[in-house]
Amino acid sequence: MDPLYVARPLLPAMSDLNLLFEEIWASRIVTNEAAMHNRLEARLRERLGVPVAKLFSSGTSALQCALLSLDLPRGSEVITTPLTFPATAHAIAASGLEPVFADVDPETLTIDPRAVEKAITPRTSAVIGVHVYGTICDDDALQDLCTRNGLKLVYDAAHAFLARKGQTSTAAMGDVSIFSFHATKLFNTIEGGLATSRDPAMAERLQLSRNFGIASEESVRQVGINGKMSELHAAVGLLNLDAVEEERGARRRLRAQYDEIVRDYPGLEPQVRQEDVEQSEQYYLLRVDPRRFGFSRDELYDRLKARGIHARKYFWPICTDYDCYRGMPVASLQDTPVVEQAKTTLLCLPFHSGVTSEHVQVVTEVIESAAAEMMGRSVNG
Ligand code: T4K
Repeated sequence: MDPLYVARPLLPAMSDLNLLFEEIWASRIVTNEAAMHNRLEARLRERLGVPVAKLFSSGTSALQCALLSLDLPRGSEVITTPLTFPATAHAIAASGLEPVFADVDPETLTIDPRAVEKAITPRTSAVIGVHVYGTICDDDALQDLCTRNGLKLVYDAAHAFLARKGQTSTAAMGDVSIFSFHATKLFNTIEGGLATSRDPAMAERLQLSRNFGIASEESVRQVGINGKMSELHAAVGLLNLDAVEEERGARRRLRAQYDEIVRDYPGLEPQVRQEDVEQSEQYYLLRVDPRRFGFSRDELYDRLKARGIHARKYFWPICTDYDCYRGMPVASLQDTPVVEQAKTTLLCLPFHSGVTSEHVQVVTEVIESAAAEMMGRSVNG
């Protein structure tokens, strides 16, 4: 069996891609907000039902440009979760702002609004919630506390493309939301990202921020970076957008299969199912309680790996473990060390349409044999 990885990029047929590449070659306009790029933006605006959907070269550049576009006071504090990919915290720091980490909710593992409330100081300017593993943040509570305290609310929705809570798309939450279109994501442009907003005024600011702040040949209006998506990446996106629901369907079926395996074992807990939420189906998260299952997350990871199944310990280490953020304020960790406890129990299983029944069988065998071994150990004293 070939090694199986946590993610596998959804790729269009080469023949379809060649047709679009020929169009690009013929035009010789290969980047800087050109035809394919604008076509993809229009389709995403329509698909997500928001007035503002701006493409970027990555999820990270989208987040950095979102922060630049909000014009937050330099050096002000931005509260976020430590349970995320480094990009979330780094985008804050790289924008001249100070990340402050607040604890997560024990059930959803998304940022806990009560911990955010405690972390607010006169220097706080914004909150970044992360819909981690595709689990949606408590938007009502976060929006309420941001409104009461005059803070901007940004969502890192890198894992939550096409997700919705009730009728509300993740693209329509907060002041601005960002998505990652990296190769490992449900929908990808190989490298890429998106920023969305309900506020039409954000369109121009986001556009300027991704193009060096250039307003015209004679004017540079704001601080910006090069965050633009090329025509080649946009072409991949146009084709992948037609295939994304099929991929999502395969992942829904895989989620049901994994849930079925896991539910037989005390100490193995699948990702929380949120009521009235349509999941993006980005990751399959398993929580391994070593006291109840008998094996730790790391032991299970090693055993899967020995059989060619490459799960990932996302997101360990957490941001507060990184050398560059150690010693930074961590709100409420003394009284609610949820994230400290959770970080050693989280495992993302391979989750994509390339996972076959043979792979699922191997996962089942690894879990079964670990559980049987534990049973033997406890019977034999
Ligand atoms: N916010 C959050 C919450 C995020 O999770 C991320 C990114 C961002 C922001 C920033 O978005 P971007 O700027 O990246 O658009 C991967 C991705 O590179 C990263 O996008 C993602 N989150 C993160 C969770 O996962 P790594 O370092 O784990 O990637 P890597 O190279 O180990 O890939 C994982 C597995 O996927 C590999 O073992 C094999 C498979 N793979 C990977 C690539 C690149 C393939 O089969 N083909 C490929 O081309 O970060």
